[in-house]
Amino acid sequence: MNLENISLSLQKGKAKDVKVLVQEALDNNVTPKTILNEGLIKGMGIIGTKFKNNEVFVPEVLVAARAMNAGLEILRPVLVQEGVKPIGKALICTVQGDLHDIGKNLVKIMLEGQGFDCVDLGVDVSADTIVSAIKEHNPNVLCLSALLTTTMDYQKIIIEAIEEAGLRDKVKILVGGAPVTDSFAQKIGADGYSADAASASELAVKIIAG
Ligand code: B1M
Repeated sequence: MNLENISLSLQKGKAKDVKVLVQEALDNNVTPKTILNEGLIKGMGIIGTKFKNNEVFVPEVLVAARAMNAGLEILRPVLVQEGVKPIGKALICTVQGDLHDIGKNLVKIMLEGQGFDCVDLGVDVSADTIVSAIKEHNPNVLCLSALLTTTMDYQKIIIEAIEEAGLRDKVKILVGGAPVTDSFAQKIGADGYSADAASASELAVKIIAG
């Protein structure tokens, strides 16, 4: 079946096949929402779970992500036309002083796979930039990534800056990255911590559902 093939091709990272299959499904009047949920998101979800269980690794996730983006490229204009609303908006970045972006990119991909509209501020992002971005984009969730023991404390500085700006009750803050732990997240006043990208996106969904 076509939707199953979309999911399988995505899992194998076959971007060109995904593009062709998504277009084929659209031509056969399958709704974009069905293609998104039962093809692309389903495939990415399977990859996310396998990644969490160490059955696949970063390279496989990255090629699957590229395939997902290829499919979304075809679908995005039709989805916008049909008015399929994202489930929420997420702001994501790697914190000031830190240039590691692979984990952050994976979290973004998983969030998009769950239906979040993501604003990616990139790496080495200051608290001031984040405060301005919250005012501009009004996100439901802010995801902060830090890979260095020297930059993880900057997550606290960001949370304090958001509090000082009077925006703390406007956004849920999730933190992550290799040196970050659940107890650290609680200590700095974050709303949640995730050890990996798939869990981060699942937590984001839970947290905005209340
Ligand atoms: Co860097 N580096 N690095 N590095 N680097 C580490 C992190 C390090 C552990 C290596 C080591 O020494 N063993 C070490 C940190 C030591 C410490 O602080 N305790 C280190 C160091 C020291 C440095 C430099 C200082 C080296 C130097 O210049 N002397 C320097 C710092 C530069 C800077 O940032 N200012 C540096 C530079 C680099 C490169 C540029 C060469 C490159 C980054 C390239 C890039 O990102 N585009 C790099 C890399 C690749 C690594 C390692 C090898 C791999 C990191 C990675 O991408 N992992 C890393 C060693 C390691 O981790 N084994 C290392 C794969 C990725 C999928 O995992 O990012 O952990 P991760 O993300 C996971 C989870 O953490 C979680 O989900 C992701 C997916 O499951 N997650 C989140 C991440 N962010 C999240 C946010 C969330 C939720 C979950 O929000 C809610």
